[in-house]
Amino acid sequence: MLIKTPPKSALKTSDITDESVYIQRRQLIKSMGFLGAGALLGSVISKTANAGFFDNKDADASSFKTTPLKFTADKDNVSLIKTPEQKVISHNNFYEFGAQKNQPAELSQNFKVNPWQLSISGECDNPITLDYDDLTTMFALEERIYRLRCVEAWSMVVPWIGFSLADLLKKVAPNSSAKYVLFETLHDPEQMPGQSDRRLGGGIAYPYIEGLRIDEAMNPLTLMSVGLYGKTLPPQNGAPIRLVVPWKYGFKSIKSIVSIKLVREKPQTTWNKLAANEYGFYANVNPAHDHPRWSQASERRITSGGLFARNRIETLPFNGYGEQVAHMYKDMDLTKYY
Ligand SMILES: Nc1nc2c(c(=O)[nH]1)N[C@H]1C(S)=C(S)[C@@H](COP(=O)(O)O)O[C@H]1N2
Ligand SMILES: [Mo]
Repeated sequence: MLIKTPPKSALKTSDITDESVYIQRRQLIKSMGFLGAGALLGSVISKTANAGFFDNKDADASSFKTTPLKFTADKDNVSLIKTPEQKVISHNNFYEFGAQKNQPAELSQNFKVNPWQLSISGECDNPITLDYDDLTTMFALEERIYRLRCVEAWSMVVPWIGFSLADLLKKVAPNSSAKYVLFETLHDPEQMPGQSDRRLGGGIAYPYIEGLRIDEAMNPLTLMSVGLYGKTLPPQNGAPIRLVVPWKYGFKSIKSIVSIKLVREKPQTTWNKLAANEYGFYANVNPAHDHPRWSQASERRITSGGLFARNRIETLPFNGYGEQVAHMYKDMDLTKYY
């Protein structure tokens, strides 16, 4: 095994920042031989890489044209303080457009989202393929204000727009062999520079794959998102359609999906395949189960404040959604199935 795991004590300090965690995540990839030393050094010293962490100026992130959506407002979660839109669309993880936080917004603005095809297939009676217009017209859209907790220990509150994955899956009529759901991001190296440049794309294997157990996929919280802040998604957030699973670490919330497949076996997912000891298949947010190289007990909430704003908060089990989801895991040892 190529992955070197330093002793937990070496890094478990209370002032560890998610920026250093993010660099460690890249370091893992580097230790596996994918990144040149220059890439890592570049990420530490380059000014642009750290823009946004050291200033409080909202980036003018997006020139991509989004369209206003019609939706029912979320009345249940209005007490959550939303992360400002400019931060939601400028601080991203979308390795297909670069592994640094600012790169997805910079390198995705010409991404073509129309035409688009999303196929839903596999173990079901009525497989279907949706076109771009279907994504926003097939179901009544709802706003869902959710916390998003990245495995790197930063978090946001995002007003997503979308529909329940359960509603979509019911349309295709899953059969009794459908035990898991596999999701796949577009593979298009010409449009997604990270897919053809290992340094830019963090050296992970593409297409990006994620998966859920069928009951997780059918849980009412599981959202297919087509928008945020009242408009269609910009590319850096996963246009034209992405998954949002709010009780799991952000890497489960796969972007720019072209295929959803009902399958019999647990899918081989991107981060789990890369480092199973660090990124579990379940990836339920769990403050009691640390990542081997950093604590998951707290998180930096991205707010309107700058890097030094007092915004470190305790991480909640299942990211605060335990009431709706804990029952699905009641017979599982969550330290084993992390
Ligand atoms: N295809 C794809 N989906 C992805 C990622 C990615 O690199 N590629 N990053 C994941 C991670 S690690 C996080 S935290 C969220 C970030 O979503 P946001 O940029 O909309 O906040 O997207 C997830 N979905
Ligand atoms: Mo993440």
